[in-house]
This record gives sequence, structure tokens and C-alpha cells, in this order.
Amino acid sequence: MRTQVGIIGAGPAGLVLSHLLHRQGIESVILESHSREYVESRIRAGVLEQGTVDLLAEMGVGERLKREGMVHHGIELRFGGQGHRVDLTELSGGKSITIYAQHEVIKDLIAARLAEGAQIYFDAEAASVSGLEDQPEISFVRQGERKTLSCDFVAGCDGFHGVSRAAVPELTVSERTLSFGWLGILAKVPPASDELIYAYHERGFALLSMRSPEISRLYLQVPADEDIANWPDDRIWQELQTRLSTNEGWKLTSGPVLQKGITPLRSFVAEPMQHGKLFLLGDAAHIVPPTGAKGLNLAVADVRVLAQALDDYYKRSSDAGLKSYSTKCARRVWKVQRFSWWMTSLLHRFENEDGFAHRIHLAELDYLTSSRAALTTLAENYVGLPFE
Ligand code: RFL
Ligand code: PHB
Repeated sequence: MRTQVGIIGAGPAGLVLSHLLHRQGIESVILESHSREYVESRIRAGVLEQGTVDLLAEMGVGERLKREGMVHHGIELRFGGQGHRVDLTELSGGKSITIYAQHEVIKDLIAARLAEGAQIYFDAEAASVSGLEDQPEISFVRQGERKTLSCDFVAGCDGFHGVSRAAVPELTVSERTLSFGWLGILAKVPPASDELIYAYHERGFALLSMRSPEISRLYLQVPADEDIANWPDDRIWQELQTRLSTNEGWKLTSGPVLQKGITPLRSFVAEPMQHGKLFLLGDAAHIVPPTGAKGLNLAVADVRVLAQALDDYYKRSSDAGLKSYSTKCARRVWKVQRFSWWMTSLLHRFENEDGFAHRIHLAELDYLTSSRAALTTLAENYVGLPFE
């Protein structure tokens, strides 16, 4: 097997890259370790930045997203028993976010690529990459058989637990592991608010989000090593109600829980994001805590940079873009790390925090919600920083 760009992983990064390359007349093959059904039903992100939505529409995969996605112009910050609306659109000069589940994006991308005759191999697990200085090869296993894909370049889009990052020698890892995680539920109940609510409470963070007018998505900060068995549905709803409550007696509507799980939170950056003819994209190179809703969007931002660099290489014989790939991506990666870290620190209770720390959280939120300058900073990051 041979192709121009061998892509490991059919997550948002791998699939968007394959689309952009196809539009540029560059051939690719995707190897994905899981089945199509699995990747199309894996519940993850829900918030798309304006720039991500625009790119998907430009690529011709925005039709269902336009129809079913929920465009939001604001979010609410809730603390001290009061809600404060942040008018994202007004503060960002007209931008918005769209709520559309990550697995729906994946379904749309896979359907569109297969309709164009793309080669996506599911149940094909990459075991290793080699020849990165000269003639790259990806060794993978499919239906019990070991095979090799030869390519000009390898795109490591295989997420945090993939194999490609290990192929970069002299990797510098910068990371923070957090002592808490998010307990997330998907519930069959109309969202109790039209917009997302990020709540800071003495007992910890809570988030009300949604997937559709009928399905709510809610999160609670819990200790990182928490056992989900300690959280029967009733306890989850009660805790959400407590953390989201207001002085006016706001009521959360509960309903059947369709799915629940605990995700650990971490901040992680591996650099350089390239070695020879291997490039790392998305979660393979970096993880942000989910408070800023940035993971998927940041993965797509890396893809833009690599697709442009590969276009310059094939059409204009220039490798300048490929050489500066990691440096170029790192600027946005670190700005987004900063924002995600700030949102996380602002809204969560950290270990050993005392009464002083609690008052600092409240004062920072009070300052933020009463300063147009501070709110503008939040809004421009939340809707997505501009591209160079
Ligand atoms: P992905 O989505 O992890 O895709 C990687 C793909 O590679 C496959 N793979 C392999 N394939 C072949 N051979 C191997 N050896 C392989 N090893 C792995 C995997 O099966 C998979 O299909 O990475 P990508 O494309 O970089 O995309 C990143 C995003 O998925 C991720 O940043 C977000 O989902 C993060 N995230 C969120 N981001 C947001 O923007 N907003 C959110 O609200 C949000 N919520 C979340 C999240 C991530 C979560 N988890 C569990 C990681 C909620 C959760 C629970
Ligand atoms: C989600 O809907 O899953 C979601 C929304 C906002 C976040 C994180 C996750 O910050």
C-alpha cells in the first residue's frame, strides 16, 4: 500500500485533514484502530468555535450542522447565587459558538469522505512508524494480519493514547495533572437553560450544557480518583441542583440518565510537534482541560497549518511551511492552554483551598462580570482566537 499522506486516527484531526488534502488534490489513507460504529458514537466535545463551523461549511460538510446545530450568542457565569450573562456575540464583534456533538461531526465527515471514495480503514491499528527521515512506513494490524503503508508523510492524529508521539525523539513534555475530574451525564430531558451555564460553587464546579432541545449534558467537578459507583443518579441531580442554585430559586429539571462517566482533567503539551516526515496533530500533541471547550477546535487549528504546509510542498515545492509547523502551531496551542487553565482555575475548587481562596474566586468572578475589558478577553478566547 502506498499513499502521499498516511493518517493515523479517524478523530476530528485525521478526518478534517483528509478532507482538506482531498480538496487540494493530495491523496491520503486513514488507519483507525476502532470500528466505524465506535468512533461514530463516542461521546465527547460539544462546542464548536465560529472558525471551526466556518471551515466545516467551506469543506461542504456543514449542511446537517447548519440544520441541527444550536447557535449560541452567550453563556452564563453563575456564582454567589446569581447568574451573569456574557454576551459573546456583542463582545466579540459578531461571533458565536455552535453546539453540535463531536460524534455528529465525525459521522458527517466519514460519510462525506466515503462518498468521495476515500480510503478509511477501520479496525486497523497502527503499531509503529519508521523511516521518518526518508521513506516513512506505518506498520499496522488489520484482521489479524500485519501490513505496511508507505507514504511521503505521516500525520499522527491518533489522540493522547496513540503510538505516533513516541516516535519523536527528544520530546519536551510540559504538563499539569489536576486533582479533580469531571463526572459527566447525558440525560433525556430538555435543557433547563437556553444557554450554557458555568457555575462556581463552594462545593465545586458544575456545568449545564446540551446536545439538542431534548437532550441535556451536565458535568460536576469530582475528585480525580472518584468511583462512579458512589454516584447514583439521584445524588448527581441533587448535587447539580445545589451547585447551580440561585437566590431566586432556580430549578433544574431532571430526567432519565442515558450515560455517565468520569473524565480526568489534564494540561499537556509535547514539543516539537514534528520529527522528520512525521507531524503530530490534536490530542496526540496536546490536551487541555475541557473548561474552555477547546480540545476539538485546537485539533482543527493544527490541521489548517499542516494542510497549508503540505499544499505549499506539493504545489510550490516549498518546505518552509513544513519546517515551521511545530513553531507555528505552538503559538496557538500555548494561548489556548493559557485560556483553558485560567477558566479551570477560575471555576474549580483546588485541593486545600481555604476561605481566603474561596473569596478570591468570588472576587475574580465579580471583577470579570463587572468589567467590559475582562469580559471582552473572555469572549474573544471563548469564540476562538483569529487565525494568522
Ligand atoms: P481523538 O478524537 O482522540 O482521535 C484519535 C483517533 O485515533 C485513534 N487511534 C488509533 N488509530 C490507529 N492506530 C492507533 N495506534 C491508534 N491510536 C488511537 C482513536 O481510536 C481515535 O479515533 O483525537 P483528535 O482527532 O486529536 O481530536 C481531539 C478531540 O477529540 C478532543 O480534543 C476533544 O474531544 C476533547 N474534549 C472536548 N473538546 C472540546 O473542544 N469540547 C468539549 O466539550 C470536550 N469534551 C473532550 C470532552 C474529550 C473527552 N475525552 C474522553 C478525551 C469530553 C471528553 C469525555
Ligand atoms: C459539552 O457540552 O460537552 C461541553 C460544553 C462546554 C465545555 C465542555 C464540554 O466547556
